[in-house]
Amino acid sequence: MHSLAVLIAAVAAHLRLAHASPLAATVCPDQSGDYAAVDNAQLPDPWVFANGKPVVTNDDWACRTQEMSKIMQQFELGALPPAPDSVTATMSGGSMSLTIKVGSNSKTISVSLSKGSGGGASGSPAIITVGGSSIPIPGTVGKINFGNDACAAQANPASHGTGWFFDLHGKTHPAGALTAWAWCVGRIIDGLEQLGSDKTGIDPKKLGVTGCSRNGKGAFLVGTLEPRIALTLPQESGSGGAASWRVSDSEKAKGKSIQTAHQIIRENAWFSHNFDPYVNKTNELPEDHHFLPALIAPRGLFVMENDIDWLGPVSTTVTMKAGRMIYDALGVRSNMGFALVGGHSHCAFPSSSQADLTSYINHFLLGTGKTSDAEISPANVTMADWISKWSATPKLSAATTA
Ligand code: MCU
Repeated sequence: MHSLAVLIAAVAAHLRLAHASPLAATVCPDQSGDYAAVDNAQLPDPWVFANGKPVVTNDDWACRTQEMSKIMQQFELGALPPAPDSVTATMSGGSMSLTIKVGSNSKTISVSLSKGSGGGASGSPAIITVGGSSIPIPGTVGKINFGNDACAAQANPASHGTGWFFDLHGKTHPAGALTAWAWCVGRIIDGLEQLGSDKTGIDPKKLGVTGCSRNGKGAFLVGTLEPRIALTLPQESGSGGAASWRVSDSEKAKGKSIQTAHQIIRENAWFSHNFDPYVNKTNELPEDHHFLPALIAPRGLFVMENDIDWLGPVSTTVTMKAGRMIYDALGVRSNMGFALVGGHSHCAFPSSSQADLTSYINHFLLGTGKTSDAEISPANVTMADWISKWSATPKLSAATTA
């Protein structure tokens, strides 16, 4: 090409980039290969790319979060597939039917839903319940029942490969059940978007997700991997959710009866087989579960935990405090909340958390008031043990979703 033509083409390309979204204009480090294991007793530094480059700008952070998601998929979650080839949604009474096609595979599922009395012309907000809900959902907010076991079974470790996710993607797909659930919820949101609030009564921009215990891990990972969720409300997710592998291993070494990575892959199919080689050496993971809030930020997140040894109260407290540091760095600290409240049975919602929960629902789903900025835990933790080697916090800013 003539040099003038080259110059014109380069300027045109630059102008196209300059008018695209900020992320499209940013060249992220290559994410096509495998990430290396590390040797790190602390929670991995969110502010440094895998290639050692520091996170300085908002665009860097957008790239780093993409990388963090890839790393989590590689080391523990299994790959999140792209959107399917097609989704066709129809509504009949309170039931939405979805026909989903991936290559030559096709599946039809139905999802029951109800609208709430709140919201405006764009429909009511709604909370997607992962295997049911054990938090009080106000009448202003609708409900969408996600039958997660049918998407990906969670009976025992041999459940890998069972469920409509695997019928579509193949029995040997590497996704663990948590990743599969996030993908299946994405299809429900596709259906809500396609039909619109005229047909469903629900505003697809005002969606929450909840679930307790194993389904709390599910709710946490749905919020982590599905950016269309406005408010994530995981309840008593413990290990595999709000806890981090490293801190749980350290508590186990101190004699606590706590769920660890070693145990979790022997109990169920929540994680990918990708995780198996690391469950006895979690220090080698270039990630840990503070990456969950990192990926949900700046969206709404209110994490409810219990003071039960198996869930790891020290581990969930350290991990969620680390998460709030990340929200803080983005200038949206109060978009995340954490309440570890004991003295009640597993998955029983404590009334002392009602005002906090209400404030997050009101702010993110109903568009009223401020969050309570909750950070409640009786656990004594030494954050320096886990984050003292983090780089200086960059000055970032994130738009709020509400
Ligand atoms: C906290 O969630 C799980 C836990 O990870 C399992 O080890 C245990 O068997 O079941 C809990 C649960 O789902 O309870 C309903």
